[in-house]
Amino acid sequence: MEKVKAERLKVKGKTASGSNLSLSTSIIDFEEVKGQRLRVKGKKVTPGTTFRLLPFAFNLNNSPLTFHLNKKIICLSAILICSCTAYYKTLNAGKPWQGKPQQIPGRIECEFYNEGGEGVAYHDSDSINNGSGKLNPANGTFLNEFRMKEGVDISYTKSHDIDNNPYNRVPRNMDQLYVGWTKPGEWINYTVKVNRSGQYKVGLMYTANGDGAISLDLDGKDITGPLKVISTHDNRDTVAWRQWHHWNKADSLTSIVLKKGVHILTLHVVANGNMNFDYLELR
Ligand SMILES: [Ca+2]
Ligand SMILES: [Ca+2]
Repeated sequence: MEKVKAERLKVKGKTASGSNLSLSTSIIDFEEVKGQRLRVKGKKVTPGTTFRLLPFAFNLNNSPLTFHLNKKIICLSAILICSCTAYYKTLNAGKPWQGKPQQIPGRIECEFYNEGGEGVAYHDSDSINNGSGKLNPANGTFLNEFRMKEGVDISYTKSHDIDNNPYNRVPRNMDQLYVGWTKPGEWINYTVKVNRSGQYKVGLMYTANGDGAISLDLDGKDITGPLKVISTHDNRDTVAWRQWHHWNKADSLTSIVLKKGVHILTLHVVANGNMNFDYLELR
């Protein structure tokens, strides 16, 4: 947990809101109104007492209390004068790619996962990028060298009957970066900004050589359980390696409810692997 100064409910210059903020307050002085002892969760409250507020309100003698930073707090039993420190809870999930949370509603480009490396922003089965810099040799181009020093494996759609093959189930644009070489147990974090609270369908542009499964976490909690990703294997295609290049778009793997604000979305590879992920689409 990162300790930051807060004024006017702003953290790092941004208005703090939602589940990722908690407040800790120190009571500087207080004045009992009705002679009641002040207790929070059984702890006697006196000047100097520190306790945590989550979120923005707490119970004092079981009285709901709205909290204002560095202001007098008036509840049924006392007037408290408090100073406050805000704690910005971080999941240690890395930082948004190039400082830009991906927007919801919209597409979450799978290759724009968080910065922070193995164990923080993602977990990958090996530390090399099997696409950028390897399958796609380092040649100074953006597409071939995209995040080539990171463990997540990335490639991009190519013409010449590779990704524009007749077995695609949906039309495909070329030069689209995607995450590939997926294996069960791998996961990737995305910092997302939800612009309106509500229910969203989860779509996916993908290939799957065999039925697979993914799941999604929101702020570290599983919100979907395993979601089946239907195979795009096609026996008519006799080119073995191209079984990983039959693109399909799932319009709604499931529906999820999201609250407005910045969140961490985690994509887990649950079963089979052998999937390529271009983007998630939340609408
Ligand atoms: Ca890898
Ligand atoms: Ca993509």
